Amino acid sequence: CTTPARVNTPLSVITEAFEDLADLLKPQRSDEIEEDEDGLRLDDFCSACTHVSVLFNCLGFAFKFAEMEYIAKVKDLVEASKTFDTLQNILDLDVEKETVKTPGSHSRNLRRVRQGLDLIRAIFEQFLIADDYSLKDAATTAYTEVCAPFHTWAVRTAVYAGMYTLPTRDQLLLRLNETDQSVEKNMRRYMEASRPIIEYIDKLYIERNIKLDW
Ligand code: 1PZ
Repeated sequence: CTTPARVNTPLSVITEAFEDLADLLKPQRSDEIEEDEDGLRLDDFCSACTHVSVLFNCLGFAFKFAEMEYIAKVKDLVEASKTFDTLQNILDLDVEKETVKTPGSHSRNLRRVRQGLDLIRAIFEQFLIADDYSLKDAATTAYTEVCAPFHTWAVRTAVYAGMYTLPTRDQLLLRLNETDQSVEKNMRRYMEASRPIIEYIDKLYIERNIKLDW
C-alpha cells in the first residue's frame, strides 16, 4: 500500500508546475543589484498552463467544451511563444496594434487563460471551506464570482447546467487519487502559487492602462 502523499497525483503535478513558475517571479539573488526586467517567459508560463488539462479528465463529458476552449487558448499562446519571449511582449504588440481585446488576439487569450487559472483557485478555495461542501456548490460559487461576469448569457447557462453533472466530492478525490488530507495540502499550495502569477498578469494590463472589466 502506497502513501498517497508520496505519489505523484495529477493535482501535485499541477501544483508543482505553478510553484516552479511562481519561483521565477521571485527576485533572483539578493546580491544581484540588477533586477530581471523582462518578466515571465511565455514558454515557462505555457508549460505550467498545459498541466491543467489533466483536471478536465476528472470532470466528465459536460465540461468537454470548457476543456477545448481552455486548450485552444493555451495552444495559441504556445504558438505565440515561438515568436515572443515574454508575456510583456505579446501585450506590447497588441497595444501597438490596438488588438488587446480583439477576439483571438494573444492578449485576449492570455486574459482568458488567466481567468481559468483564477477559477481553479476559487474552486479550490470553496472546496476547502467545508468537508461536506459538494463540488457542484463549490464550483458554482467560484464560477459566479470569477468567470460568470465576463461570459455571455449562453455560456453561463450552459455552465450552470453542466454543474449538475459534476462528480461528487468523494468521486473527485478518488479520480484525483487524493485523500481529504492530501487534497487540502495540494489545493492550498496551488492557491498560494497561483496568486502571484494571477496578480502579475493583471499588473501587465493595468500598467498599460487597460481596465480588467472584460
Ligand atoms: C474541479 C472543478 C470543476 C469545476 C468546473 C467549472 C468549469 C467552468 C467552466 C467554464 C467554461 C467557460 C467556457 C467558455 C468560455 C468562453 O466564453 C470564453 C471565450 O473567450 P473568447 O474566445 O470570447 O475570447 N473562453 C474562455 O474563457 C477560455 C477558458 C475557459 C475555461 C476555463 C476552465 C478552467 C478550468 C476548470 C477546472 C478544470
